[in-house]
Amino acid sequence: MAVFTRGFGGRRRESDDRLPPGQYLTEDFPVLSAGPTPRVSTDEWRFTVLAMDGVHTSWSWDEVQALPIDDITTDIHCVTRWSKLGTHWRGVSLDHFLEHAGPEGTHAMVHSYGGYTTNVPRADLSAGKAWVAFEFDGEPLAPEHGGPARLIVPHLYFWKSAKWVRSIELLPADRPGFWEQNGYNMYGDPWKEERYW
Ligand SMILES: Nc1nc2c(c(=O)[nH]1)N[C@H]1C(S)=C(S)[C@@H](COP(=O)(O)O)O[C@H]1N2
Ligand SMILES: [Mo]
Repeated sequence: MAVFTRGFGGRRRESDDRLPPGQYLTEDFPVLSAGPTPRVSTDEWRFTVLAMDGVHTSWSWDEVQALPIDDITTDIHCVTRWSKLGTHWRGVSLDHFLEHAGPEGTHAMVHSYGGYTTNVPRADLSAGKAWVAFEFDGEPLAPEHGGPARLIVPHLYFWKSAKWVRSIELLPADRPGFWEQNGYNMYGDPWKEERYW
């Protein structure tokens, strides 16, 4: 009789502890896009925060590059069950943008060039939990992965990490974005397997 255990000597490997339920590890970086890849040059790219008092604050590419830039190492989890551990990004914390949005608005709709949208509670975009990222693995973010810039909200399933991010709209209540209208969970916590309705 053979007895199989996970890892060596029955001890769980660190990667097991970092893998949410129902996920498997991948080494490559799959591309998941609901439509064609929009081509946005850094000259024309802008990032806008739409506050609930009607004030729009917007940043050019160069203005974003002049904000404090974080080096981010994080695990990412796609609802289609792949996870990638220890990915490296550079980007600007959303705190630097949302501090211009006033206190009102419990939720946000994230809008992308190309029309994609996704909803996220404001608290999940604040306090160092989300970034506008423009580098992956030391290179400018590739267009198919959302370049020139995408959102990363790594503690939620990766569909919340809008590629080709264009704006954040503060809202008085939650409202479904693109995938959320098509059966995906409103919140998307990978540790609770909040995949679909
Ligand atoms: N604008 C936009 N952002 C998007 C998507 C999309 O189709 N359009 N797909 C989402 C989904 S479902 C996932 S899993 C990740 C995939 O990112 P990747 O293609 O860089 O792996 O992007 C998310 N952000
Ligand atoms: Mo996804």
